[in-house]
Amino acid sequence: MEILGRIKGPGDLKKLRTRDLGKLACEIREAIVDAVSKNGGHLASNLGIVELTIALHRIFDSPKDRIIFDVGHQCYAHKIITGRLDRFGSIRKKGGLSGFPNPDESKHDFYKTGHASTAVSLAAGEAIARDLKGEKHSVIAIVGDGSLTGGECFEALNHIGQMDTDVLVILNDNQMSISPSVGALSLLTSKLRAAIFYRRFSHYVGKGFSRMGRFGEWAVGMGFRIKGALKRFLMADQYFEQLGFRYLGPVDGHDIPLLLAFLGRIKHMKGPVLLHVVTKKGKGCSFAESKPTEYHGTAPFKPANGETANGKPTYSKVFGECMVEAARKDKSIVAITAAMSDGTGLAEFQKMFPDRLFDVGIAEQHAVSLASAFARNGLKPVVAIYSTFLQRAYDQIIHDVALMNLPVVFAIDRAGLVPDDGPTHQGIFDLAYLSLVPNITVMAPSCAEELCQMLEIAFSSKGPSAIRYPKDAALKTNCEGVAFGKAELIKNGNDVLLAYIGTFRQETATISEMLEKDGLSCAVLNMRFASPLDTDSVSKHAKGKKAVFFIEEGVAGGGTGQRLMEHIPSLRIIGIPNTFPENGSRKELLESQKLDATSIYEKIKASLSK
Ligand SMILES: Cc1ncc(C[n+]2csc(CCOP(=O)(O)OP(=O)(O)O)c2C)c(N)n1
Repeated sequence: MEILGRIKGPGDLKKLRTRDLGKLACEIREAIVDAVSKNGGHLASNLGIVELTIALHRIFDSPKDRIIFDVGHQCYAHKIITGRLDRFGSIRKKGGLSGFPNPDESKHDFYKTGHASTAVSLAAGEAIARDLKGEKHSVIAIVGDGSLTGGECFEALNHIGQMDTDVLVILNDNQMSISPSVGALSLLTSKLRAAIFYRRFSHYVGKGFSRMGRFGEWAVGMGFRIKGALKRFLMADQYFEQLGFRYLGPVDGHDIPLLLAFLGRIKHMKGPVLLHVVTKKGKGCSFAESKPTEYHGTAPFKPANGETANGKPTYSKVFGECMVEAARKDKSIVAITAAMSDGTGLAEFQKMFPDRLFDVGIAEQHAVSLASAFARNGLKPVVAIYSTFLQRAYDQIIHDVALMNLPVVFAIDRAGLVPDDGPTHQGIFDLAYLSLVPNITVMAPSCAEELCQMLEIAFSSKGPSAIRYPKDAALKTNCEGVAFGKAELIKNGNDVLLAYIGTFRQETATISEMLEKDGLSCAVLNMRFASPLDTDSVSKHAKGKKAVFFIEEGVAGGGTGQRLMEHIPSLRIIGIPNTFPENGSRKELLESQKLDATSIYEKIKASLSK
């Protein structure tokens, strides 16, 4: 860390000789690989943007100039350069640095982000506010080609393009979202990328011809004419120009002197500018370069070869297997993903049925409306989206699906407490927001077997269904007989009723044993359905009990428990308080939210002793 050790902030970076910046990039990469190999994290995206981040901090003056990363998963080099190297080993750990920008951590981070396609909107707001206040500074949004597929990004470009305000949008184009980028826009950026080779070609050929006297001049002239024709052929840059941006690039995003030259000039340009930078995801790390999808977000790995430990089968994996099984039998089943086929467990489905998997890009709203039309045409669409990202499509769930009672299946992954990624990725609102919507059946399995049975119920349903499950290993049981709208009585007892929704099967068994030791006989009810609620079962088993408790891995206010309270006013809810849970492993999060077996037991005891 010969050079990096001297960087305590962007000011120190500015003092370095330009020729040392390449070495700095290598040292930053080493620091990133070292930390991510231990803590897990977004490896490939961060390795790809090191030179661009160095160049940005060299040319611009953060925090006076606003550097805003879209999603924010690629901000590791930025964190390192802005004085957080000494804490970088704590990234994504409980109490450690966030894996995303966090203004509580540094004045160089402006927004808490983690969802895609917001940076250009935020940059627009920053620029307009600056102009209104008569301030002078640069505003830069860095957005990946994957995130550019998100509708909000278009909305913001559309807005800025007519504003004539000074904003720099940097398109970090690595041809990848998590999987390869999809859609017509990725074809457009490929065309633009082709211009890089054309430009290099014309530069070198032009140089050669210029040494050949009059013939050379003629040839260079011809070259310009060819250049014009080629440019018209490539015309793709017109896309951004027509939107009101001055389009520059494409530029090799690993060539620091070139980046410095471009950014240095752009800094003084007026109006909206789009700089197209071409980078390689995983740059400098062989396994991340060759498998950028696998190392987009990774568990801890061996730095020598990238090997990760094999975990137990997760709910995502079980969902993927059930989908393949179901799709084999029923040709009308189709799957939709918003750029997350791997994360949602649909990779195998995609391989087996490539024509029945629709990756729409980072476009959750479109994914849901698309599903609505599929359902109206007799298909059985499954929209697999993480709980936190489905928030984006709430209106489409209500307006395009529920209102017409269309049989769309929502497979809601990463529901509840989500490890490592912090508050932006928590899936704690879905039970609350879905329960408000008429017509939707909402289910939450407590084991792998229930998940598959719930999927079958969803496929046979005449209206919309949602199944929500966490990022966790799926418990294996022999449980059978999931019936529409019915809770499962796991265990009878006389003193206390413990009802739950979701993955509390093991915890409630432990809690029940602990209570039995205290002489309290405990009934356990697995609700399975958040909508419709099996209020009959709860009322029946609540009768004669000293107390009734309801456990849910979601916000307590407005959640399933609150709806149950309308039927059983004495019910006590054990859920997540009205806060944004921070970083931590799943175990740590359950403990900090007091949803682990011991904490729940203690809450019950405290409540009973009142
Ligand atoms: C609304 C939303 N949907 C999905 C995601 C999950 N996600 C995180 S990064 C990413 C890919 C981003 O691709 P790109 O912007 O090209 O950045 P890269 O990682 O390639 O640098 C996705 C789909 C998200 N963060 N937000």
